[in-house]
Amino acid sequence: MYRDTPHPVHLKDYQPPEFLIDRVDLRFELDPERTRVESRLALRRNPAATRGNGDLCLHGEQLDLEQVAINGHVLSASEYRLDPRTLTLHRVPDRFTLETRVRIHPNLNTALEGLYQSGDMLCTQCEAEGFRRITYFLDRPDVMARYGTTLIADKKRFPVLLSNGNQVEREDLADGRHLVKWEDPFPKPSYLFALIAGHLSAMEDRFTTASGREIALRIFVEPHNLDKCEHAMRSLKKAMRWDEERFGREYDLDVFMIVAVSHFNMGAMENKGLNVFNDKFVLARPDTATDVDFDGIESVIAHEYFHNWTGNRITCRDWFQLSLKEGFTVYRDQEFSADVGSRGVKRISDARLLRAHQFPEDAGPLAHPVRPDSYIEINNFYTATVYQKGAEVVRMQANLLGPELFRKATDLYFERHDGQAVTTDDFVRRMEEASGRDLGQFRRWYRQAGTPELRVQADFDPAAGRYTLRIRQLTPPTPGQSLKEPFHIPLAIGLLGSDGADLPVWLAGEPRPPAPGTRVLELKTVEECFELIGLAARPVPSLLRGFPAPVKLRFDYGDEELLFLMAHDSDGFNRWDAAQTLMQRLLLALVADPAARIPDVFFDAFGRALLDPGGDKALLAEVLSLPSESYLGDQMEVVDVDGIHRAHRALGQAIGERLNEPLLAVYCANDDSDPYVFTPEAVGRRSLKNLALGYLTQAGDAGGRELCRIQFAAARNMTDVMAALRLLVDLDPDQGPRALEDFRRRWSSESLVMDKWFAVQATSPREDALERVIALMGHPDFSPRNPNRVRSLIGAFCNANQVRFHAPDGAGYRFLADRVLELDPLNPQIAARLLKAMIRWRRFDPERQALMRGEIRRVLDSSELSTDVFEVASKALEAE
Ligand code: B3K
Ligand code: ZN
Repeated sequence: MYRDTPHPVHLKDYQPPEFLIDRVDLRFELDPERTRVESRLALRRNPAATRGNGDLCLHGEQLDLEQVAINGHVLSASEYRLDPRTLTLHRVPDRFTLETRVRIHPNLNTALEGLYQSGDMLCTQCEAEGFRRITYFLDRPDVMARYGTTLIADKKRFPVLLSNGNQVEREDLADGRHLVKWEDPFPKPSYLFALIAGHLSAMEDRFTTASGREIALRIFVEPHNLDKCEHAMRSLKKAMRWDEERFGREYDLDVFMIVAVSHFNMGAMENKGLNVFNDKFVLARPDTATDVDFDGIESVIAHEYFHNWTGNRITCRDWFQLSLKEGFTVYRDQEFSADVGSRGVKRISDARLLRAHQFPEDAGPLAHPVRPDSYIEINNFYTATVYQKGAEVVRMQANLLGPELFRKATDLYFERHDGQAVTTDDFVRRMEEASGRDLGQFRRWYRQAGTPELRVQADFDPAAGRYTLRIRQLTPPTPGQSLKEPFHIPLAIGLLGSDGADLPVWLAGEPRPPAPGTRVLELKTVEECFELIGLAARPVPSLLRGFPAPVKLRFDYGDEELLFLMAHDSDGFNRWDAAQTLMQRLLLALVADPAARIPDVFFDAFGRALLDPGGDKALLAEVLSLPSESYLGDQMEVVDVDGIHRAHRALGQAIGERLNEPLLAVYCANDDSDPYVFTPEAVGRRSLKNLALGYLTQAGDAGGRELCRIQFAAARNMTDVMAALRLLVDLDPDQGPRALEDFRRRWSSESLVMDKWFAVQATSPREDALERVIALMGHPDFSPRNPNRVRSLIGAFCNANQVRFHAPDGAGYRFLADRVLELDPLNPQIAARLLKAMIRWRRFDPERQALMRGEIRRVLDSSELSTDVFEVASKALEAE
């Protein structure tokens, strides 16, 4: 907690460490109230260090120091300096052993960083800077060491004791305690350290690597959850095989372990050989988890596993390089999901996520480059920009190089940097080295924030058969970066003829036309002009095929052109995008004028798409989904909260009424979800069916609500149950409360299912949503100490219920500020994340702006803020 203004850390100030640690031996006597940690570090001066005063300055926070010794000699208090964040030793030798002994208190650790208690177990979270809450250390990623870890605990209470690497020793002690020793042969940074102690059961399996090594796989969960691990295990084995085939990466230890814990600040953590997971991303049974949950588990399991090479074997030099591991690993998990699922749908959902979260972040007060220049609190920088935009930046390089050269480049990267802590620039250099391409200008994607806008103008000269595309790129200023240089942007385009088929994209000056289809143009200057020839008539351009770059497209399509693209584009992404643009236009027209007529052609196109017998169902469900209310808000000069909500409802209702018959037909044709299987085909069927159910229920008559009640009562998989429950809660004042009560009774002992029960109420646009949320905070199952619960109630209300959170009287804002102030002393990371719901206050009308600003100011004026909340609140109000 801070009283003074905290100082930012700058990338330009990076210095190599003055000391290196070759070996770490840790000994834990575990106890939730008082854990004793003894550490022995083999230290030596770093020959590559450039400056320093010779002192050894170790990080350490909230540690009760009991003893320090150098080479066996115990130091007196005058021989070191201790402050709340560091332990400094003067005039140390060039090479020596440092021993420390500290006490820590896991049961009091509500921040969930370092060693903490989750339910009956003890677990750790060290990224980014949590290891310093366990012992005194050089807690920075460029200090990589080998670890030996001895765990001692009461055998009855903590029968399972886990740490990184391989288990090398186990012994029962006389006093009812036992000892287990782990040895990790791979040097690692401290943020990858982990330990677990608890009463856990394991699901076991085996994996044989490409080179024939046998790996033991274990997923540890609380005993009653053992029946919910199958999907996670299947996902893990798929991910291991895929990484061998696609990236040539094999697993390296003899055992790979996953542990599911119920109190966790984020999704999961890639600790070496011992991944610790939020149980939400492990536990699933068809009756307890939805398709979205199954999908999330598959990709998060893969993501953490992939980190073994992209993050662990090769790690980040400093935290400014976070995207080196996160952007690359997200790219890898996205490609994995595309390969094992449906590639087209995956691209759409990734682009949708980027547009919904990263674009707004890049246009707001927290905008930062993929490689930030400075931070106050690193935990605030696990952002959509570092993760999702970082993945797009890797994807662009992969596409520029092509599959063979990209594989050659990643092989080179793995070979050259194994065991090192490196930078995003090292990564790009390997891309260049393997391909011979110059990515000098491309590097701007790492250092310039902001989403480029591509303004495209087209001209057709019928006499010459020439179509001219004039493309200007423009990146708006972001905090601290007022002027932007042009980006190197790959732009994949196609041209459609009047029959809807692809034409060749033939550039003037080329002797022959290429085959019809997609072509990648590379933009490098602020304005570029492309002359496309050989055209008998004006084509319809299909721009940004497959979403080749994280940019916004501005092109003045006519409605008929969008309808044409929606029906004919050979690129699935652009069929979806055309439909979304069209619906966005309709919705914004309805916001401006609630009496605006929805043209018949829209219903015709929508109806035709619905009844297309050959269509990919998951893709179709995406094409026919309305853009979200918050996304619509992003498209307006000033967000019209109520107008958007009304328009959204009106269009949903109109679709439900006008297309009642085909919707019902689609509903019936796809209502065969039993027995549940998680395949792209089955998921697609369920999405389409539940989309149809949504429109049918929004139609005025009672038929849709009746279908919901039947589905809610009969469905045996959680996807269908939740789809029906959500609609009943939103639209059926009579059955909604009953359904909620049935659901609660059935699932009160399953906390992940209860999270859904909280969230469905928090996100319901019913007028009393905030009162309900406040009442639910008093529910015996609500706890501010469980991040999943906080997210499912408070986070869901503030981030996924635009119309009620932004109520004109400011009650939502007051509520959020109160929660932030309450949570900050308990869990700063969660508090800071929640506060981000108000970060884009400037996008709203003057009254709401004033109310939000006032609440952020109230937070900022509070006396003892964490660095996390301080940074978000102060940046939100900066440049006022
Ligand atoms: N590397 C972790 C995130 C750690 C967040 C620390 N505040 C999970 C992941 O990205 O895989
Ligand atoms: Zn990650």
